[in-house]
Amino acid sequence: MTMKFNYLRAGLLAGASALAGAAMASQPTQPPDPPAFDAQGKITFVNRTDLWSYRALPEYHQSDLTAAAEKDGKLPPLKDRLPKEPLVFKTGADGVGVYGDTMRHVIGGRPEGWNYWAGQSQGWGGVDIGLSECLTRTAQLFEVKADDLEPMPNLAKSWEWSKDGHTLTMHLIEGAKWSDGVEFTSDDLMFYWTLLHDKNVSILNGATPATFGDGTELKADGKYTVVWTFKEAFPKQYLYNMAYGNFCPGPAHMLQPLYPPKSGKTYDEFKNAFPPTYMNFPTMGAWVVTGYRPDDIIITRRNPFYWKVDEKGNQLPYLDELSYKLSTWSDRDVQAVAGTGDFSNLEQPENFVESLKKAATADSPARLAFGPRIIAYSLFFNFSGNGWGEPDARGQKMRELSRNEDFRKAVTMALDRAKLGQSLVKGPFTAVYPGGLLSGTSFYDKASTVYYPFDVEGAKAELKAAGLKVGDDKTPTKFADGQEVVVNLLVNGDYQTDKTLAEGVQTAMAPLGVRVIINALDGKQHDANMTSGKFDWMVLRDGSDLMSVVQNTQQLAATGNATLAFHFAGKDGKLDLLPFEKQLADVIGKFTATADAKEQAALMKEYQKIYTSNVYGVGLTQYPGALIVNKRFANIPTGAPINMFNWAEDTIIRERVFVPADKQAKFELQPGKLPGKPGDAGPM
Ligand code: BQZ
Repeated sequence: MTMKFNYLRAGLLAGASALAGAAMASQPTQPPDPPAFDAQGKITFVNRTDLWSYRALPEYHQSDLTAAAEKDGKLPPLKDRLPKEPLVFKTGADGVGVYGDTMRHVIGGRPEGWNYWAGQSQGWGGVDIGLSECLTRTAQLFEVKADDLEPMPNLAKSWEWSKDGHTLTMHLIEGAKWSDGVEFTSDDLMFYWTLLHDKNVSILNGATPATFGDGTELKADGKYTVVWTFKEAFPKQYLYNMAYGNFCPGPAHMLQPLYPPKSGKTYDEFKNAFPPTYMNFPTMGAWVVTGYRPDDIIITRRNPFYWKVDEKGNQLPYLDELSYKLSTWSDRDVQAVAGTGDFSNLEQPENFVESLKKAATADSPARLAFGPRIIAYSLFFNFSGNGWGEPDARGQKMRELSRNEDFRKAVTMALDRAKLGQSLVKGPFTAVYPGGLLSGTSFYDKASTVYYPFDVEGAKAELKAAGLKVGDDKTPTKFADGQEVVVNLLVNGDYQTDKTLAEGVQTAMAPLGVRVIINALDGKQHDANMTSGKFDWMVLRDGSDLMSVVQNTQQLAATGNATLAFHFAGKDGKLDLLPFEKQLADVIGKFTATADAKEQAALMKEYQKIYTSNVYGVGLTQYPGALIVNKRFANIPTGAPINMFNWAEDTIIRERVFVPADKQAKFELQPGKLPGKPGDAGPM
């Protein structure tokens, strides 16, 4: 149903009522229902086979750019640049596309380098999503029918389970090439598997051996087949973890020669071998990095060896270029509605009203469509009591206190979530979020969700129960030994929303006499501190695990030494889990080991009950995001959420997006350019 709802008017009118949230009894209860907020785009649910398949076509076609380069002998013939059976996309809603034009992204991150596999960030915002193709793909599952839900094939074109369910034979695309013409084979997967098991290397987005199950084995069986062996029977869950973020192999022919044990290089040299100035780093992605200026821009140009085509045999992508302006996340929204940028995930409520106003004008260059309430923020405690993050004496006491359930209940009851949400944006957007699974996921069960309502006096009683000398907004709360309770709160300083929520937590703790010191760091530093445990608490945007459950499932609990964002193993390599944490890890293990939908639903109710009653994470607020895309683009899937199984940069299938000939603009920054050899031609 396409909403005629006038968000702007409603927003400004409804603001006041939401502030009337009354204080509640201090008994645990169930969360209030989120105010209705229907997504604007109507999703047409399809079967997986309606999206893409693999087959040889009678003929293939290419862009004029690569045809000319082929004619000049600079490229091998197209048929030799495509795999035996390319990935063939079903024709999208707007028909067969045409070549040309560019999509101009604006991002708030900054590239550290191209070695994703040694943990280097490329600045987010779709850069890494475009450069790291993965075994399976899940972003499009938002439009797949519930009875057909299973990850889509991608680099792995098919797979079959053994009768006993412990073995999965996976067939790779055959004859596909990296963007430098070197063949993609099982060698690339096996080298990725080596890196995954090397404790000296942390892969970006956090994949570890636990991501695929402890004891799982992977072996190559020829160039185009790998065989997985699992302890569990039919752990179909792991197919989700073979999608973006967790199994996106790098070019072994570039990485392995520099890999420390044999190369004589250090791990640091390995990690930093391909700085942002290194051009044409080989990718399986649709575009190759051909331009970079620090703090200014990343430019990527079509990959002549890309292994996907449309139903007419036209080699993809249609767009000749994708660029990423290095700016701020907030500027991304501003530029997308102004038309100087082409894409944004409107995810910061501070920008909602202005973006809505601009997009509502008749001559707006961009389409803005709200999706479901899939963005949420939580306050997480560092649960490690055995040294993760090397805390000083104060930090250690804080971690031990955070492991105290009464203390965590005090924190959650001190928060007026209705007010917190309205501090971000007035109107029907934000909703009370107690923590745990989001109400938007099909696994959500309100009856299993324990909510400790706003109650400052009740919170103070819980502080007392935690053994503290309770203060107030003038007197600090103290430990029994007289030391003040002071919290280091980590937050991503690249987002105004994150900082606003951190300030909201700081304000809410003041009446309890708990002093919160906000440590706002830029994205790179923030992510580094987060993954090394250098925080007492952190305000963090929830990941796809709490939003979809089936994506990054292992991150829902401390299922491994480095899977749960706020509880890694200590320096002794041990995870000092509290009893309820162990229960949660067991529930997730059982969830992963069963394919029975009823069992999975029951397990997620158990998960939600344990998580929320123990206040594992303190939910802060949840709200919808909106996809903003320039109107000249075609093949943007209707109702695409900005994040669910993955971000919209993956979901909209950029390699299949095109601009009709009569709407093409002259926005390309490197018109006519094709990628060169790896390492050629430094920054523009
Ligand atoms: C989307 C996304 C694509 C990372 C990042 C950034 C990092 C986190 C997270 C989002 C940005 C955008 O999110 O905010 O809208 O474009 O890039 O990857 O927050 O700091 O570490 O997990 O995805």
